[in-house]
Amino acid sequence: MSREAVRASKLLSYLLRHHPEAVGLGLDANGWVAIDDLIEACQRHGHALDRRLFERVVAGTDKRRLELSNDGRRVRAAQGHSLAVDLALPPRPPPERLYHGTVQRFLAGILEQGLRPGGRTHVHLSVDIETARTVGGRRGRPVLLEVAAGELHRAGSPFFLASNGVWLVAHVPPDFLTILDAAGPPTWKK
Ligand code: HQG
Repeated sequence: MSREAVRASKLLSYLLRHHPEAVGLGLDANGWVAIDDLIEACQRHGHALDRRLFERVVAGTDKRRLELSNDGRRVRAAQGHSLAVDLALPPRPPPERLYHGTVQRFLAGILEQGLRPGGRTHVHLSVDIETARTVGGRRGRPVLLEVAAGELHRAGSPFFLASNGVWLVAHVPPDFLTILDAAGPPTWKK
């Protein structure tokens, strides 16, 4: 993606996950906003966003952070919210194992309290180790955790699959976690 599209993508994630009021908007109960209103509100607040750039952002990221409604008129963040929106995702059985990437300095807290959503509504888990490594690598040398998702699900925790393939769960207690490696190669670059 161009630098312009990356900037717009960050702005849209920020607005749709956390602070729509920053451009005078609100989300509906399920996190949606009309695309026309969103573009207009961004422009009113001095952001360089037009329809073409919006469409490039929606199409242009492999993380598919933005989700369009069936009629193509509304958009929401696929996951990652701190706002209490109801994504209305049906609970579904997860794969037996899922993965979470973090960093060493969080490990003591995680082993004591389990994985907590922090500022977001859910803990984010991935189906593959590489994604978890990248997520952890945003903060330093990644530490990979394997989540016994099937077992946790059978113990009564609902799991949800966001439209972009990220698995969501409210909490992962420590008993359902295994440290895969605490010293994988760094994935971040200067
Ligand atoms: C850690 C990005 C101490 C947890 C990524 C994580 C992802 C604890 C941090 C998405 C803890 C929360 C989400 C405990 C969890 N004690 N630390 N008990 N429980 N943690 O950013 O999963 O680019 O809210 O390990 O790619 O890192 O924004 O979650 O390190 O998909 O689309 O607390 O954000 O996507 O951090 O990342 P985050 P995350 P986007």
